[in-house]
Amino acid sequence: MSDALITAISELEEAQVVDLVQERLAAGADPQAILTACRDGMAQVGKRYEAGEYYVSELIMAGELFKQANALLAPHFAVGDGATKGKVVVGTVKGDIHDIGKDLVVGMLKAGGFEVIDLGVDVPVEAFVQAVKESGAKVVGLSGLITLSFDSMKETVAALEAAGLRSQVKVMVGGGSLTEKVREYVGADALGSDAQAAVSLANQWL
Ligand code: B12
Repeated sequence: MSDALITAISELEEAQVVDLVQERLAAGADPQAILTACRDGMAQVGKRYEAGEYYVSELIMAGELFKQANALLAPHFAVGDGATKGKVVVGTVKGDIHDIGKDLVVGMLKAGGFEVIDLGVDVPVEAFVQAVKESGAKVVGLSGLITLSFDSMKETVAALEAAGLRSQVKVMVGGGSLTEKVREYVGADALGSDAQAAVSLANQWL
């Protein structure tokens, strides 16, 4: 794809990324489309890392770039009227510290009118159980990007089951490499491909 924003993220051109996002917003472009380009740029960074061209320092830099772009975009998604449609517990599962996608999900859910209990990253299984018990949330969102997180997701769902909470909550999972097969393996109710899907699922369930 030959989108200048995708290339700028892939090349880690900080000033250019900020300029392009601002220019596109000013020109009235769809913030969702801008976000998608940023995500495609991150996917390119991931490929370059896989190819041995980039190292962890570049992943960190890309993460910071994405956060800057998202900070510019976030106000354009804020459409909530203060009313809450229900509670959703969200977190990146044990062993995984990727939070960019999770934060987008949190932001979109809030903008969509949900109260979000954000547990952060590397969240122990028990913390999800505790949060559901305390808040009475009916939806749990688990984020994970590394292969290791599949087992953490499975353990989290099993712990909800063991605590007698599974029948009261719907569980959605998401994150880069997740597939329908993984969703089935971890025992979640649905897989969401992006932050908008998280909002649609929560709307469906609450
Ligand atoms: C940036 C990045 C990092 C940054 C993270 C910074 C941060 N604050 O998050 C840092 C440098 C910390 C990092 C570390 C590592 N990373 Co990394 N990282 C990435 C990278 C380049 C981008 C991830 C990202 O933010 N994407 C953009 C966001 C918006 O996309 P997303 O997370 O998928 O989220 C969207 C959807 O998936 C969905 N979604 C997400 N969560 C949820 C939840 C629900 C409920 C729903 C419905 C939807 C949903 O909505 C989001 C918005 O649309 C990816 C490559 C890639 N293509 O994903 C590698 C990648 C994920 N990392 C990888 C690896 C290997 C690592 C390290 C192990 C590297 C190392 N040797 O140390 C460590 C792991 C540390 C750990 N224990 O977690 C691999 C994972 C491979 C694997 N299968 O296990 C990848 C795929 C790179 C690669 N191609 O090899 N990483």
